[in-house]
Amino acid sequence: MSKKEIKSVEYGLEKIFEGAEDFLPLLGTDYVEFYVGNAKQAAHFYKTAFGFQSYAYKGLETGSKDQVSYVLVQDKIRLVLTTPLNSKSPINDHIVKHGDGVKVVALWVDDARSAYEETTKRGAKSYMEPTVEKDEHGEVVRAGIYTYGETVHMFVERKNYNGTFMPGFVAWKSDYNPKPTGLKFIDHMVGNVGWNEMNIWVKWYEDVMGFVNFLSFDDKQIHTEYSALMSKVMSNGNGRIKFPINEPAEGKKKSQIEEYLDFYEGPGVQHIAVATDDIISTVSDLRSRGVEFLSTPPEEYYKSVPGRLEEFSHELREDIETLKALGIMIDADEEGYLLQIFTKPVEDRPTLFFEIIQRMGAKGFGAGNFKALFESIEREQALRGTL
Ligand code: TYF
Ligand code: FE
Repeated sequence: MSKKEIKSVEYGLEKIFEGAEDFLPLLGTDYVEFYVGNAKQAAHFYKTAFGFQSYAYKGLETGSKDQVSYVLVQDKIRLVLTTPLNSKSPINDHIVKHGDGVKVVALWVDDARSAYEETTKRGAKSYMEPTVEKDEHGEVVRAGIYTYGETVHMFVERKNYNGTFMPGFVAWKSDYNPKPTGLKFIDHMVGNVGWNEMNIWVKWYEDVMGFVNFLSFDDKQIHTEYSALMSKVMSNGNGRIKFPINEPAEGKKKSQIEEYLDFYEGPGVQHIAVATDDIISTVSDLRSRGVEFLSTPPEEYYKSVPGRLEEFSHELREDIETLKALGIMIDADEEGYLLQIFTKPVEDRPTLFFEIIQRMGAKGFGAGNFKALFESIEREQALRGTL
């Protein structure tokens, strides 16, 4: 298929891939694994603050001598929090270099061996050859490839497994079970890459994973008075997996992408966007549980929202005063609108953060909010002395 055809269809991914064979069919995100300094405490945080539920565990009690992993779920989202149990584990090197962060973005597939073959023969660097893990509940096949930085995509085939998470894990029953906050699934996960590396990774996702670039934002669209960045959104064939890739651009001051690269000491996952179908309830709940969000956009921002919705003749179902009080931003395009808000970084290094998003028809990424958002981030950078 020619690039021209791809560009002519803006959002209709079904059309982009019509007739083209998808060599890497992806069923969805399987899990996201974080390497952290203290998984026990991180698990408590994601339960208490974000409403994740205890699901599975492996550690000393289950015969895992070198590492401990806690698996948390909320609707379709699965997080794995992993900590090494001694100084010899290579997981330590990742934590020393990057701090707490995302190591694995695992993708759910029907055939992990084929996913591994198709991607490695197109140039992917191997992380783990296809590996079968078995127990009395069946088997899980996994294989992994490196993407940007030290980040990994693991392909997970679980069609012949009916146990809890994966062989090696036991069900984790806890007496402490805070309620969910309405988070449903991962909408997109964003990677920050180095100067002038965005197009290298765009091509990598095209060539190696069969993804297409379905939206692009350049530094003319994404800038504030002080800083700029560029972003291209990559999507797989069925649109279930969306990976925007950011790179820094020249500005008067240091951009948030540079700040990330400095503190993460290289490329990595910048934010995980999680979908809710009631953002007002979700954000009220998260705030009451201590989740910190970026500062609220200024008054003028909310004054411009009705005009933006009218431009595309969409009617806002939510009360704008409530959205404003919670700091939720609104963007609109031809197909609908979206509501979104961003947390502050969830670790001490200014690296990974979360986005909460509710799509009301819109398939974009909130381009109309970029300026207000980046100004909020810059206010934080100024406090950190990193602007
Ligand atoms: O995923 C996105 O593209 C939006 C906007 O550093 C965004 O959430 C883009 C870049 C960035 C923070 C948010
Ligand atoms: Fe986002």
